[in-house]
Amino acid sequence: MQARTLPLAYELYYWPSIQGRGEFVRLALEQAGAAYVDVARERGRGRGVAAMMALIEGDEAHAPFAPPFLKDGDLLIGQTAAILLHLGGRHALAPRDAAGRLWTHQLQLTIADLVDEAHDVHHPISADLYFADQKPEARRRAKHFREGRIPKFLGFFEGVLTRNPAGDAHLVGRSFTYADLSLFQVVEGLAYAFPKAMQRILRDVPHVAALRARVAQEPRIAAYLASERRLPFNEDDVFRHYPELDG
Ligand SMILES: N[C@@H](CCC(=O)N[C@@H](CS)C(=O)NCC(=O)O)C(=O)O
Repeated sequence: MQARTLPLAYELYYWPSIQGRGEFVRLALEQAGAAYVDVARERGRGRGVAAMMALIEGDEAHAPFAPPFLKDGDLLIGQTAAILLHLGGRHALAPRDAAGRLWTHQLQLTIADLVDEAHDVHHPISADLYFADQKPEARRRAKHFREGRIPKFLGFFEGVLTRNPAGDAHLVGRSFTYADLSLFQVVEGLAYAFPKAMQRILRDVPHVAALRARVAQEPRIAAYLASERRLPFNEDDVFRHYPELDG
């Protein structure tokens, strides 16, 4: 098979005012030093939210269900974990061998499960209802999330780090993968949404906390976090800070 060349610029399609699930893709693109256009955040022909919706609602054979999605030349890829599987191979952000590639993908899918649960805390009944319409259920769900689910997920990643045969500095192998970047992002999001609970939980997962700090210091990630490209967390996002949900 002929190797495909890197595109001049990837096109990332995601909601323009939130980090959301698109942020996992942005972090990988930033760490790779890849050129990309954040299409819905730009204006003009073929840009903006209208261009994103046109792709979803159009007649593309591989039109995705929801953002984020990535255009790489002729390839159109939806689902955060699938996008990262693709980018990981192209930018050395995942191992080359099948077992390592699948393990990294598996970790990303586990992070996606955690992200879904974090979202469902403020929308436990339906994403189609406002938070204000499901507050009692959200409070109930938040207690279980803080006390059971976050510690279980982060405890799992703590174990992955300590069991990594190549050393406990990374989730997979001995260099940064997109799974490390994604674990950083999910911990950042949880710390924003549940600052009190996370202060306590992070004490029990020191390797996760150390990885979070190391990712933040990676030169390209640090530059990105300090730039205007990094949107602030907010209450339209997946990770939301509602004090009543933080116990
Ligand atoms: N499993 C998908 C979920 C995608 C998703 O839920 N996207 C949200 C924004 S973060 C969305 O716009 N959803 C529209 C909908 O569910 O109707 C992924 O990980 O990419």
